[in-house]
Amino acid sequence: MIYHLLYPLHTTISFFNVFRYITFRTIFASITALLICLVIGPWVIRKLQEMQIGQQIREDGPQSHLTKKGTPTMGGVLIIFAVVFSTLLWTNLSINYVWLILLVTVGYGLIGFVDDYSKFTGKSSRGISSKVRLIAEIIIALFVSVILYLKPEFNLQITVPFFKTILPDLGWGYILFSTFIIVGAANAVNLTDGLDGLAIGPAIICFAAYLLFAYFAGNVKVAYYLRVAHISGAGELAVFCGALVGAGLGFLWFNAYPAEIFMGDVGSLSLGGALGTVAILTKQEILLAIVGGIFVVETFSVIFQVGYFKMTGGKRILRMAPLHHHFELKGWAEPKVIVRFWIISILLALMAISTLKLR
Ligand code: 57M
Repeated sequence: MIYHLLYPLHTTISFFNVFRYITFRTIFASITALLICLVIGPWVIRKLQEMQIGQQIREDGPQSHLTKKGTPTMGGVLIIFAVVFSTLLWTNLSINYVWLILLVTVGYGLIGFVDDYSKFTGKSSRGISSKVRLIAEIIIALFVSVILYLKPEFNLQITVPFFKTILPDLGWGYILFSTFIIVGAANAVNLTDGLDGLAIGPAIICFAAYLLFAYFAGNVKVAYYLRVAHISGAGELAVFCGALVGAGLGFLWFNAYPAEIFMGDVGSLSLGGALGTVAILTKQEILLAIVGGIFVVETFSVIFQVGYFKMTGGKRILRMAPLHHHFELKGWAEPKVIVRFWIISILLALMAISTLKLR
């Protein structure tokens, strides 16, 4: 909005030229979203408390979690509001990619909202059926993937990290591929969201990395220099990523150990869906497995644990899945698990960024 209102004034007052720059708008999108979270966060927490939207805790989890009973949840509403508001304010809204990513962010947020709300009204920790939830996630992801497939300028080749000449063209298969990435990312973030700040920390780091990828892809000269696909309009996704980094930091202010609020499925599905979508739109799809390695490892820890558990009739590989519970049960203090996962996440993001040169 600001871009559309103020940039045209640059012909009379040259200062307004500044609103053209993606770097400037990314920084201010980030600051706007951060401030929104910091300012309205306490009010949201109070309201959720008044409405008694508190977390139900499973009795079979780590005992240390029982003290978390009643912590307000559905804080993802705050993240989504800050991101959408800031994105609408600072991006160039004539770029379709912005609307596609907002659609996934809000759509997945709605699925999570219904799930959280049904847990709250049902007063159990189970929520809506996982099949219904998955179908809703697939419908949104398929919709976005088909739109991209139908866009003549959208490239259906995938980028393979470390190999700049290997660019397999998936054709219509790209629709299935991108649906898998979006749905997979949403569920991976959801599984990781089990300790204070554990999901939002790596999510901030991932969006910061994709902010760079979006900026590089959107800039003709940088894209040419780095030999990455140039995607006209991708720079606006950097502004979106900036808003997410800001909102994430603002949410972490309250979600840091000991958490005053949890994001709920409304937050984790929305963040994960947005992350998968930004990986698709910036054509750094496979790299998401490195940038978001923490989410991938957490997901595999669940797949292997559940598979082994079923195959052996009750035996376990880990003390408890997802992986963060294993370390908790080994005796690591919660903040130690969280901060170590953040450190690994930063390392993975740096490695992923370095692949732009290591090709
Ligand atoms: C949700 N959510 C937390 C909060 C958050 C297949 C199975 C492995 C699935 C998995 C599962 O359900 N994972 C998804 C994980 C829950 O947090 C809520 O959920 C939202 C995110 N979706 O925003 O609203 C609890 O996590 C803790 N938490 C924090 N701080 C935060 O900032 O401490 C969350 C956010 C909260 C709070 O305690 O209540 C969750 O863990 O439920 N299932 C599991 O994770 C369960 N694992 C399991 O059963 N493993 C088995 C195998 C054989 C399936 C095993 O290894 O033996 C564990 N989770 C719990 N208890 N709570 C174990 C039992």
